[in-house]
Amino acid sequence: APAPRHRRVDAVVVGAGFGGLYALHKLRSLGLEVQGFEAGSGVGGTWFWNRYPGARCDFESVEYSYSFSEELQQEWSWSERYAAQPEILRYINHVADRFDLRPLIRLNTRVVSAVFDRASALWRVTTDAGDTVEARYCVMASGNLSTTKFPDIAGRESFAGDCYHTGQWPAEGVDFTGLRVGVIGTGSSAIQVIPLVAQQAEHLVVFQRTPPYTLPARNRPVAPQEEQAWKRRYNEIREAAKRTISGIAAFCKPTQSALEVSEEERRTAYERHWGDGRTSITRVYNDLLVNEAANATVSKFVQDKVREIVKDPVVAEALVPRHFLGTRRVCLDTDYYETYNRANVTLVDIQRAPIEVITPDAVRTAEKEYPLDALIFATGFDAMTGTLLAIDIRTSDGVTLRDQWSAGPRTYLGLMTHGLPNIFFVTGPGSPSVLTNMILSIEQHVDWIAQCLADMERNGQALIEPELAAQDDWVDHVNGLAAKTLYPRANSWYLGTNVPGKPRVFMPYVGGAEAYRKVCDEVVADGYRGFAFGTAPATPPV
Ligand code: NA7
Repeated sequence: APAPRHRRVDAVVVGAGFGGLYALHKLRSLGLEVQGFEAGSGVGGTWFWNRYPGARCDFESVEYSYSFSEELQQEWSWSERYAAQPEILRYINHVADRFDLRPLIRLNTRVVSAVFDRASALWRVTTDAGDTVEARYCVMASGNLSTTKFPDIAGRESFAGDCYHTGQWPAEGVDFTGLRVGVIGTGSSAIQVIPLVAQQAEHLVVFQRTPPYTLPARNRPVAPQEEQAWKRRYNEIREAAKRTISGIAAFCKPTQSALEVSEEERRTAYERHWGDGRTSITRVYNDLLVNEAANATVSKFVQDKVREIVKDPVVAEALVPRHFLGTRRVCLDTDYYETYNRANVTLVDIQRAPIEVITPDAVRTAEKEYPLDALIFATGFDAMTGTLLAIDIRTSDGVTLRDQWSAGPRTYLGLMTHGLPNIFFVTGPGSPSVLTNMILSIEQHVDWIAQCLADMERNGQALIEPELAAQDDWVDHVNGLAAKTLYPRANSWYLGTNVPGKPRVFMPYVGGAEAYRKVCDEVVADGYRGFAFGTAPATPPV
């Protein structure tokens, strides 16, 4: 193992996924000395770890990509409308090389603690390799969906066959040929992995607790003319994306209520979106996520599609989602429902008959035992807060992130937390990021942070943290907006309900990408309203 290092830098960036790489690039361009840490053995974050078969982005590549470099977006070619994980990982690696970011990153190194020393006004960041780095600023780009979660099922550890989690897939891949395979979970990852494993395995058993809404992705290769057309319009596409709720130019901004149009008109609109291969169906009308009756129209539309596609009526009924469409992440799939028409696939409704125990060679529900050779956990993540709280983030005088967030995350603008100076969250809770095109949100956050640091350097300020009142107001605002929607009505990782014991708080800001950017910009224009600044401590650190 390499010898531990002890250094002083200007800024530490935690994570080398899309967020961390851009943060490294941007902070270095300010003339700051930056040290990046990455737990993985390569860059890529989400796209480094989630290598399961079928892993694919559910936003189109033309939009789910960096906009900060015109050269980059002109020179890179996406082969598919929805890029698969290997291609996205190649892109991220290209970016790391193209912008010479690798020298800034220490791989295979997990940050375990970050302690802000009040006397020196420096963060002391410690890693599992024994590194300590002192930095004036800490930028947490550690991801929203990066701490995998296994279910608490009795006997889980006793399973003797091979076990996988979609979010920690082996780099060398897995061959399921001839095996009896179980998949636990039916979220975004599961709906991607299930159709492919079904083609390989001798038999596949899917253990479903909550049926998701999933729409056909209609993925296809990108035609050269199509690519040329969007490359000519890139600027326009990026600007249009900023003016939407989801940060996706292709998603319309709804102006009408679902209830003010005829049933026929609605149906035509939903059919068009179903045919489009996007999750924009939640944005057809402006009240789909706030009004039960409006939502029922779109939910019913997709429920009926499930009944049309799945041949066995009992299986179809079990696959029909019951929550309000859009209140949990809507998935995009390729042949998901069709997969249940295969003779070698069994759906097990574990809401009706829960899993009681995992034995060395089977999963046993209240009704039946399913003998298995391999088990795939597609059981998701301790989302949004799990990774940050796994790091011991505190000040030398005893303020801890864990205490501050014990009843749910509290941030100002999703960017910072009161009591913890000079530590920034990229796409943190309280921001709209997880409900938007993540890359657009990442760029906006990193640009905001970089501008803030540049302003501080110029003005001779050494410390920044949100005022408590501003943070309280923001948290109230975020909660208030969510309460007016249907979102909190469904259990989801947005609410933390997928992790037993986690406070039930709707964590994302639902106001949308455009409104959020406006608030962030206004805060800056207003002299960083709600933030308190300070100068360096009088005694220079020893
Ligand atoms: P998700 O969307 O959180 O899905 C996890 C799935 O695993 C979901 O169907 C869960 O059912 C199921 N699950 C979780 N815990 C259990 C237990 N204890 N027993 C049975 N089933 C369980 O994670 P993904 O990886 O699919 O996707 C995460 C995000 O990545 C996604 O939203 C995109 O943004 C990309 P539940 O719904 O909790 O009943």
